[in-house]
Amino acid sequence: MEIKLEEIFQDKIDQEIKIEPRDWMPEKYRKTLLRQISQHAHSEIVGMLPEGNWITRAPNLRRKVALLAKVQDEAGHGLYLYSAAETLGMSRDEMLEELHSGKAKYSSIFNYPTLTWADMGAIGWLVDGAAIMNQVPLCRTSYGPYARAMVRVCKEESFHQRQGYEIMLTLTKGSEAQKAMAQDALNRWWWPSISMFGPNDDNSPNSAQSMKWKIKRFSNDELRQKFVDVTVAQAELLGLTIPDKDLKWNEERGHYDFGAINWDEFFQVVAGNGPCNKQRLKARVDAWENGAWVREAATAYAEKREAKANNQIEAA
Ligand code: BYC
Repeated sequence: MEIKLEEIFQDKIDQEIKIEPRDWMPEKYRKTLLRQISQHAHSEIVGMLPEGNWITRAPNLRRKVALLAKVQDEAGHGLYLYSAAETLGMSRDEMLEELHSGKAKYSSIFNYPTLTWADMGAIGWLVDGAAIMNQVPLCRTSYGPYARAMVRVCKEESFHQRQGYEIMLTLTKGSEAQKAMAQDALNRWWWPSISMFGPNDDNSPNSAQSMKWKIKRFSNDELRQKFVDVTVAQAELLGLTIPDKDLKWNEERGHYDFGAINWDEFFQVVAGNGPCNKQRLKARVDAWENGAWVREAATAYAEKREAKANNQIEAA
């Protein structure tokens, strides 16, 4: 019976029919999606912290408004994604518990510090640029609620990327000190950004099955290569140098070759030992604890309204 159901399921995937919450699905498909979508949601929420650090220090009102809007969008992305994950049978409270206890992962990139204003430019340009590369194919992922959430997320990400690139353009056209600040931000964010796509394909345990189920449409290395290929010209336009001496166009492959990623550093960061892991997790746990009274008040208000509505029905 199970085998037959699996065949029907794979057949739907092969025919590009979306899987919906009430459809039969293999337990491993459900678990893989829950893992990926909840990690994605956590990344959006933790991803608000490095940029939130600069909202009060934005150099002018226009920059402040744009950054504030971007960080709010990230909260929204987290909420759509938690909702998509909830359709797979785990509550938001359970997912948050996994984040706060350190059991759940979130993207490595958000464990690096934001030291200068130029980091707001570099994050928008590189981190959101990498996110777009990874997430546009997720608009066609096989699970309906995830695919639909990603359509809106991607529209907003493209505004974020331009917001960052425009900061970089302004800085690189500015004084020598501003240009140096932009180069320094690129130096610090380049390698973490290309690591964000995840381990190389030969070291990515989840990829083969996720590609078969069309959760992923491209491998980690394919997406990383596409990102490097489009970003080199953008760096040239800014007059900045990507910090990789092995970066060079390979005529035969029709792609840029690039240097070796420091995977030791990546796995250390993923394991919780990056420069800001403890700080990021503490900020989320504190926000959860300090917000307890808001959740309690909202629940009490909802109960009161429901009781009132029930009384009105009985009286009628
Ligand atoms: N950081 O077999 P693999 C954003 C883990 S939000 C930490 O290739 P998979 C943004 C991976 O989870 C950015 N861990 O896994 C927000 C797995 O461990 P587990 C987040 C990573 O799932 C605000 C192990 O390594 N984007 O863009 O097939 C502002 C082996 O990897 C990372 C998403 O979440 C990492 N970078 O592929 C700006 C997109 N990479 O779980 C921007 C959706 C790998 O088995 N997610 N690991 O213990 C995905 O596309 C995939 O989950 C990944 C990994 C490509 C990330």
